[in-house]
Amino acid sequence: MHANETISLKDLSAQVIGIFTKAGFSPLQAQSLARVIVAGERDGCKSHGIYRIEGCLRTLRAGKVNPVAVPALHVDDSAIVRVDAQGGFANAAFDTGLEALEAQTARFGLAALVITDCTHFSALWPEVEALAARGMAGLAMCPSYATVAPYGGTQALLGTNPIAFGWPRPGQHPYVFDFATSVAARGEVELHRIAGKPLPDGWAMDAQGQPTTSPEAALAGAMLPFGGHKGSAISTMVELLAAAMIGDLTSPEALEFLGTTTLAPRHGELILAFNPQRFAAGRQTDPFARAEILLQAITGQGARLPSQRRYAARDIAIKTGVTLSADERAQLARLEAQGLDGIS
Ligand code: NDP
Ligand code: PYC
Repeated sequence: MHANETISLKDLSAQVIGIFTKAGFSPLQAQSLARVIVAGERDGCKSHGIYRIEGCLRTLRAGKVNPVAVPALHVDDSAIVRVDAQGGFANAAFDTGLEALEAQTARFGLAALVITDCTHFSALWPEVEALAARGMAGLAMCPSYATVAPYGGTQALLGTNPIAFGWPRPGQHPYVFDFATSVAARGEVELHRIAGKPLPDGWAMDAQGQPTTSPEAALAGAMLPFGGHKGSAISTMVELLAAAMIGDLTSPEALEFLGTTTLAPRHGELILAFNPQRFAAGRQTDPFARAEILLQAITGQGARLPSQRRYAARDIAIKTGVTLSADERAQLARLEAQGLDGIS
């Protein structure tokens, strides 16, 4: 019997890497997966933490991800850096392209990282944080699979299509937001289902297009976009820029390709990077100093910045580790011992 337990980030990371390696992932894929999953637990983002491990393993067992993919980097004389993920997870592809993206952003003032043929399940904030750590402002976005009805519609068509933004703040954590363009991430609906809890009103409709608070009915029906027509339009923009424009699958195409929402979807991702000083050139102004005036005015009103909760959780986790429930510990132990046979 496993009791609740606090585990250090180092030990959790080693255990997660071990699970992925035993399942057949290469060190490159296993390490990049473990990095974002452990970061999710560390920052209190349960919808993209260790709960995702089984989904990654199910995707492998179904033959829908290449566990030993070596992402292929293509850099030319333009501001577009391309990484073909070769059917592996997006995380290793992002790591592969980051340095070239930084170089092209320094050269042109703005540059894009286009990731294609990746399997994708993760939060996007680790990526915009990585850009901010290198002095770049960044926007990351990707489609998902069709699980969200467009505003005014009744059938799942759009993905939960996350969009993340990061802005470097010298000497402190960057300004970062990262959210699904649905009312909540689908992972949150799954977590409600697992916990046997009803959904808040306004998250979803059932397969007949009627409002529902049942997670099961929501998973069989459609989630709603955040902010009505506004979220619906932003989500559509993500489909256009990070799928149609980069020549990869839209959310309905990704669902058709996969045939299920129980596995991680295959599609692409778009990351845009900006060099703030280059944009401000000739304006006798420091974009970072001006940003601070704005950000401090926000917190000065008592409002909190996005990611503030995450950074606070991170500070605690770095000092004391993360506390996992008995069920979570048991799941990790099972997967560590049994590999793909341990999938529940
Ligand atoms: P949340 O609604 O939990 O959070 C969205 C953002 O808003 C966060 O940056 C959060 O900061 C911030 N925030 C929350 N409350 C406040 C507040 N009161 N004041 C200011 N800021 C606030 O996110 P979602 O459930 O929409 O998405 C969760 C994750 O799921 C994201 O990381 C996203 O990338 C991921 N996702 C991935 C998908 C994929 O296909 N790969 C698909 C959909 C989602 P804080 O964290 O500090 O609370
Ligand atoms: O939580 O909406 C979600 C999600 C979909 C794919 C990966 N995460």
